Amino acid sequence: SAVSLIGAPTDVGASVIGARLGPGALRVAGVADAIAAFGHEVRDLGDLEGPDNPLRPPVAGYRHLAEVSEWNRLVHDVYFSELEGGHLPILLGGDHCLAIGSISAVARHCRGTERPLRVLWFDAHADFNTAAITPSGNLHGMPVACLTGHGPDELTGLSGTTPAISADVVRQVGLRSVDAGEKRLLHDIGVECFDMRYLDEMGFRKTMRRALRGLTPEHHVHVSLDLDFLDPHVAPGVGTPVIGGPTYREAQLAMEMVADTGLLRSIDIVELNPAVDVRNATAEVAVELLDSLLGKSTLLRVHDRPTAE
Ligand code: DIR
Ligand code: MN
Ligand code: MN
Ligand code: MN
Repeated sequence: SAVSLIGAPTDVGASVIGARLGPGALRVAGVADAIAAFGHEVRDLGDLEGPDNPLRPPVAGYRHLAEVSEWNRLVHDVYFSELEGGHLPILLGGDHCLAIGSISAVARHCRGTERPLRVLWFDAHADFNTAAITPSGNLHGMPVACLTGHGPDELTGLSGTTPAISADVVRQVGLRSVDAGEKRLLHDIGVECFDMRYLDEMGFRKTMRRALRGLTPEHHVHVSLDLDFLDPHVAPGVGTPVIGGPTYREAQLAMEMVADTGLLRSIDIVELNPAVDVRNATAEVAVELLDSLLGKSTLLRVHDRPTAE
């Protein structure tokens, strides 16, 4: 299927600025050619144009709610039309608040086609804050809460139905920074989370097999890849790095295991901040992970890939 690149150059959901430069840095790292090189048709739809970052303090628990809502409406609309056109949309962020728009579009699309959805959320953070518990007011710390119905109407209702998704379609992988109130809410709602402790004990292969458990040939798999998922030694170009993350190889294995399902139909690559990157290394790693997600493998055929339990 054809891959559609959608740039969303904004950091309205963050307080560290610079993610607005993400789409450009990914293009400089060769994102379109890399994907095209192994047989996909790629269409770069260019960058969306939304409101500037007003750099204001939070109001009633939210920083820049109006601007975040506008950006997410824009993302939702183009993402939905690409999905309905049979394409595989890739959101080039931009901060992670934009996943409210992309995943709301996926939810709407899946409702129409009666496909079950699985959202794989790769992140150091749970992004499950609400206005009442957020330590920052930053909406990039709230997308999973908003998507599951905990947030302001303008963000929870984008898909046409609230909540956009049920918490049981989400699997979070890589967590190592969860705020106190967020921790309680995640637990109460019962989101399936694989934190770094789990990954250390079980390893990536077993963890990913669990995260992918229960998939059927009808499933639509969405990957939301916050680049701070990776250890900052591998991916320094992010606004909120957290030490103790996955290695390059571990992240590659996770992406390749998603690719092996054959069910991946939409992607977010977010939180790239070229203003704090080192020689565009994080953008280059992001492109390599994207290649793996889209099916690039070292060998043509592997006869003994260890896929059995
Ligand atoms: C923190 C940071 N939990 C917050 N969140 C980030 O502000 O809500 N998410 N950086 O990606
Ligand atoms: Mn589809
Ligand atoms: Mn994060
Ligand atoms: Mn995130």
